[in-house]
Amino acid sequence: MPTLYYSPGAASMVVHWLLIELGLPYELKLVDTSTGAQKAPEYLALNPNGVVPTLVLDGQPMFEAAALLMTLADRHAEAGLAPAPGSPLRAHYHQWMFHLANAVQPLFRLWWYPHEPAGDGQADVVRTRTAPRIEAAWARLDAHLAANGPYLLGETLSAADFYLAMLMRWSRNMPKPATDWPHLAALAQQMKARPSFAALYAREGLTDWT
Ligand SMILES: N[C@@H](CCC(=O)N[C@@H](CS)C(=O)NCC(=O)O)C(=O)O
Repeated sequence: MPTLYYSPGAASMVVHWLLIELGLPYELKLVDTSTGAQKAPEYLALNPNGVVPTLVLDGQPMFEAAALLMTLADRHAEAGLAPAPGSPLRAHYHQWMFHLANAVQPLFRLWWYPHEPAGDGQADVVRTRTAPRIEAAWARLDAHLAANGPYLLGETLSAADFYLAMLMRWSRNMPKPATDWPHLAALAQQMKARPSFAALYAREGLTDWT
């Protein structure tokens, strides 16, 4: 059975969500990031990056949320959350997964950890420069959904939509959250209406952005 090392609402959330959506049995292990448990030697032995998530699959600890999503979706192809290799949508799926992982999620790292690139005392500057970049990402994604939605792959729901929903949730307390854009808001509604979302919220003890 896979074991997910998680912290409520963190990047582990989308991996947890997919495990539930796919109906897989799994074990959950809380990593208390408020006490720095993600930097403890026993956790670093599993994930030397010192972040969540880690998913132990077939006895092997694996990291990177996007890669974990893609692995789970491919292993459970019957759920249809990853277009089949070689199908026309597969390339688009790769594009959006990599775009979210490389161009959008790192902006949230800047937003939540502004001291990392600029040192203590520069948080306001980093955040002031990061918010418009996140908003620009929402604008581009919204334009894509307007022309090609309702999901990132058109009529086809995929793991990328779960990932986008988690990233949208992270913006909920920002000056301009993702849901200020109408097509993103519609996608968020669709994703929140899934029974797996309610189950995820119950298991992680989450209450906001419902
Ligand atoms: N690229 C990694 C990023 C993971 C990440 O930054 N996780 C954050 C929570 S959202 C974390 O563990 N932060 C604690 C820390 O950096 O010490 C992934 O997607 O798995």
